[in-house]
Amino acid sequence: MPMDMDKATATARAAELRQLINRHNYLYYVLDRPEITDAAYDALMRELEAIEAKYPDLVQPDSPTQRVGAPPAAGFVTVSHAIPMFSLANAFTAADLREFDQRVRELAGVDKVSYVVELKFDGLAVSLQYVDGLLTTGATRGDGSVGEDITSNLRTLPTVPLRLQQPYTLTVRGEVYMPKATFARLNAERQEAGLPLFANPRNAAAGSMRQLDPKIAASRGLAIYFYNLASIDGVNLTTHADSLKLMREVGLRVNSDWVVLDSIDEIIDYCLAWHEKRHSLPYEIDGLVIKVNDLALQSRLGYTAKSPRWAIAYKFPAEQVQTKLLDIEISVGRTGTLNPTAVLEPVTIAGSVVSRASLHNADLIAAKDIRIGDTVLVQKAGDIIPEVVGPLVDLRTGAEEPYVMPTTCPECGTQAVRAPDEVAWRCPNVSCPALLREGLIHFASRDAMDIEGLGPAMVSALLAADLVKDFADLYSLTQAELLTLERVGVKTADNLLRAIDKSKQNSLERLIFALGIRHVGAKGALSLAQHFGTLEKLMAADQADLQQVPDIGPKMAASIVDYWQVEANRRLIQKLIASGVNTRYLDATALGDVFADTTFVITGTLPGVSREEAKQLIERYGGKVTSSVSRKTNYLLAGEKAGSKLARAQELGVPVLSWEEFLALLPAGTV
Ligand code: 3B8
Repeated sequence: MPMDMDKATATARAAELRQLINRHNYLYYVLDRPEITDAAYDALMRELEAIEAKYPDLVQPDSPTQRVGAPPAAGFVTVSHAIPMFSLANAFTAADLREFDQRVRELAGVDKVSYVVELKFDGLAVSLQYVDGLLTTGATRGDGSVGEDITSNLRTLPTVPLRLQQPYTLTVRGEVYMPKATFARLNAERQEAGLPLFANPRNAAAGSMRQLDPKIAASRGLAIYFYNLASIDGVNLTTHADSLKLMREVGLRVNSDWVVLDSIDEIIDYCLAWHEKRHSLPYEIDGLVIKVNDLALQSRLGYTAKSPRWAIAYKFPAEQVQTKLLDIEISVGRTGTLNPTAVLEPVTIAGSVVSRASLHNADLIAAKDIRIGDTVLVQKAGDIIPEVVGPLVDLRTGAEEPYVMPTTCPECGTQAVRAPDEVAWRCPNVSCPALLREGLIHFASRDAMDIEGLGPAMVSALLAADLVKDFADLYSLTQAELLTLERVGVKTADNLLRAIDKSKQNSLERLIFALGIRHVGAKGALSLAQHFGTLEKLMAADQADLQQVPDIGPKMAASIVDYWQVEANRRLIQKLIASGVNTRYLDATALGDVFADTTFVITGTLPGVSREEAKQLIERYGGKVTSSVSRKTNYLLAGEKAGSKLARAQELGVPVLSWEEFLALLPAGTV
């Protein structure tokens, strides 16, 4: 840009550049038909950046330069889906597909139905809202009615248009995914940096979208395909196929591998053909989606509690891979179970390398006659947890050895026992070191106390150095102690200490689950926390009291009573309380107290959050947001460029909060 360019010329040129860049984005990302070189595109982008740097007031929210605009957020705000986000029911076989078609035709009272068949992208389902053509909100599916606001992250995807080609108000659904090559590169980089690897592209995509710093999401090479128009104002469409075409015309990237088919036989053939072909795609698909094409018929069919009746997902069969069973090791589980684990020659299954797999229990190994040295088939259960399906008996050489389950615990040598009604062998030694290790790993895990940085490796290091002997010892760790561990520097130590400290603020259900009481899962823990409110009350409850709680049966109740009977467990609880660990249930109504009867006015630009997000946050904590400052206003929440409202608040003596001061009012660990 010539440095002397005047404002009027700059304004006109910026508008022209935005239009050019948006057009080339569309040609490149949506139509896959670029008309200019990457270098020429970069030059346009740089010119626009230069103009906007000189005249910052020319920057507009939909400018192609404004993708990574937002600074890291303090947490995700929830958003309600005005139109619920359902998930698809699954079909695994041709018979399942025929049954689906049969039901559709029966309910519709017709002989023939026309369907659209699309690829099923394996990523993170999202919903985007455009108002008058402008992207306003993007959210995850969440539980289908409430998701998380990930607008700032979605804006960083080059394939998400910030403005549509026409000023439609619409809601559109799609899948954020990570291409296979990007995934391989990302994991290679992470391996190099000593960071944990993502198990597959789907986890990588979902993990990236959950980053609070949009810069991280922006760096992950994600893309989106849109697949459903949930609503559009002022347009009457008759078929799903038409909606796919319209989406593409307005700039929403739609995958071109979709077809309209009129019979279930053709659909089955088409699905089978994709079994093999899918490997040639640059991204992962886990099946195909079959949708009734006629939108009026879709409406008539409607939804069950969970899924549309007008669509179904055909899931590819679990990929099974052959490999050698090198050995069977026993790992000791959290409750002392001795779990046989297959040690395998590493193989890639469904996008990740597998070298260990579950063998479930000794009975199953015997029943399937799995021998060490066998060539075995391995698959991922639900495409996640690897398991050995069985041996390929024809490939035996005679050198294979039948497996004999050891009779003692591999960690402490104690004689293993088996309860009459259980398949698992168990180490009965309550001081078995494996129990403490697995217990600590569980204590720190995501759904329990959620202590980041305290995974299996760190737990083992802490135990080896004798720094912790029970859960409560975590809370008295010091930086100096952590620095004695190998490969732990000041930064790692401080991050871990901070994460441990933060976990003290957790709501009660996390603590209950973290204790690892047998049969008490995350769901049971939540019911208990909601019912009793405090750990003290829970500990005072007898078997009968416990069985009053929804979801708590006699087995769980007995197990809880037994747990408190053990003197060592009671001492542990006292020690945790003395360390400052929260023992109260922090529920939504408790949150609601914070701003009860408190009225806010919001003004100016807040860092990293929209005013709507701030409003939702205030409301979530029981407060109210009004539009003008009066004597009744309790606080003015003011961001950058606050104008007349700030002056008015100062005049009336209404306290003014910055975003940081506002966040400080919220209970710790709840945003
Ligand atoms: C209705 C239609 C959920 C979906 C849908 O590629 C509904 O259509 C859905 F309730 O989840 N992963 C697709 C994909 C996913 C869905 C879909 N179409 N192509 C996908």
